[in-house]
Amino acid sequence: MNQEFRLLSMPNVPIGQADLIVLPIPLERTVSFKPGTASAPHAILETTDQLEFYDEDANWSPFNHIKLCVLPPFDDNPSLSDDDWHQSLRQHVANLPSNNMLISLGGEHSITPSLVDARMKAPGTVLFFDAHADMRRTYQGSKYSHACPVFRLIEQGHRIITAGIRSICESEAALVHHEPQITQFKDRELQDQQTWTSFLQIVHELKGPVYLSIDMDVFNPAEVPGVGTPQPGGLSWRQMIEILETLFSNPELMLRGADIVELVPEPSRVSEMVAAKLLHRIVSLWGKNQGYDSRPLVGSQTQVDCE
Ligand SMILES: [Mn+2]
Repeated sequence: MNQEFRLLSMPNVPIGQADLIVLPIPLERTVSFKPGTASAPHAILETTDQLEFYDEDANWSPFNHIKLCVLPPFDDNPSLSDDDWHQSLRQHVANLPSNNMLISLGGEHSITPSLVDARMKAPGTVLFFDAHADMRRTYQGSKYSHACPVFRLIEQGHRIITAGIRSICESEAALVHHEPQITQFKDRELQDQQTWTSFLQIVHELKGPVYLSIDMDVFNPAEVPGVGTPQPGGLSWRQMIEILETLFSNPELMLRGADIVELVPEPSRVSEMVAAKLLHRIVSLWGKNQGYDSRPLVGSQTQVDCE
C-alpha cells in the first residue's frame, strides 16, 4: 500500500507552492554492519506525530508560516546499477523546484553526493557531521558505498568541513593531511573549549552555497543507539543544537539543502525521536533565518486542528 507520507500529520501542499520539500530516500545497498536504514524515512516521519508544532527554544511554530510538501519516497530500484540509480536520483532532485528548501531523509550516506550535485552546481561548502571520515575512494568494490561520500564531494570540487570524526583509516588520515579542500574536526578535538569555539566561528562565517549533511552516528550512541555503524564518544543533542543555532544565526547563509542519514529504527524509538526533532529544529532555525516568522499565517499547520 502506498500511503502518503506526512510530517506532523499535516496535509501536503502541491510541490510548486511549497516553501519546504521533504524527500524520503530509503536506500540501503551497501550497509556493512547493522541493517535497517531503509525503514528510517518512514519511522522519522511517523515519529514527528509525537512532536509539538511549537519550538520551545525558538518560541514559535514554524509551520504556521511554512508550507510543506513531503514527496513520495524515491525508492531503490534493484534493476538499476549503482551508477544508474544515483544518476536517476540526481535527475529527480535536479527537476525539483530549486527556490525552496530541500531536506532529504536517508537511507545510507551514499545519497549525499548525488543530492549535493543536484542542488549545488557551483562549488560550495558541505558541512558534514559523521563519526566516520567517509573518505574512502571505494569500499567493498563500490565507489557509491556509504564509506565514500566525502571522496565524491571532493571530486565535485566542494570544500568539506567534517565534524565529530572518531573513526578514520590511514589513507583517509593522509587525505585530510594533504587535501586543502577538507577541514576536519575530530570528536575529541571538539571537546576542547578553544577548538569548539573556533569550529563555531567557522560555521558562523560560511560564505556562498552551503549543504548540511548529518549522519546520525555523529551523536553519542547513548543518545542515538539506532545507527548502522555506531562509535563510542560523539556529539550530544545540546552540542548539535548549539552548532545549528550558530549556523542559522548567519544572515548571509545560503543553505541549498540538508540531509539526515544512516538512522536505524530501534525498539526504544529514542533514536527516531532524535532524528524527528532534529528535522523539526532544522526547519525552525532555517525558517527564522529566512524571516518566515514575520510572514503571513498561511503555513501547513493552519490546515490542521491541533486540539
Ligand atoms: Mn556517514
